[in-house]
Amino acid sequence: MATNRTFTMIKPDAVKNGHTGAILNDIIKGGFKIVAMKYTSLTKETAGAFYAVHKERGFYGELVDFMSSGPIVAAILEKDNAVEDFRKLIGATDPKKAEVGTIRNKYAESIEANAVHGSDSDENAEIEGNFYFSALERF
Ligand code: DGI
Repeated sequence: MATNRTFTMIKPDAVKNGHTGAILNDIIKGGFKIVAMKYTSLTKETAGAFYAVHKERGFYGELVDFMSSGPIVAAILEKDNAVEDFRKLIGATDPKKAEVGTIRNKYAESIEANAVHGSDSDENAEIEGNFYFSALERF
């Protein structure tokens, strides 16, 4: 079932480098409405659970260490065609391949420290949003 919501995290590199405000501005200017948001962090355990689908990949351990290395901002975003449009706004996983003007092109450091997360399907957007937010925390 198609939905009009996606889930994002501003990752530890972007928060640490002071890009939170600029990224939120790009998200809002991109036509997304913030319907839930929190400044929080992941432990190794919660980062491991969030990225469990990548468990077998060589970079999993580094990814878990990186994602639990500092504060993040988690948010649920609303827009027509949210999942696909948000992935266009953030650009390719590897910032070297991300189109000019995309969030990863502007703010990411590397393929791992790539500034933002964006859900890759409606189903995962729902699962990931539920990972962080209770029904009372979303509008
Ligand atoms: O959906 P994406 O975040 O664009 O990409 P993904 O689901 O393939 O991978 C999830 C995250 O894992 C990605 O945002 C950064 C990290 N990652 C992906 N490929 C690599 C990687 N990290 C390292 N170190 N090396 C990789 O090849």
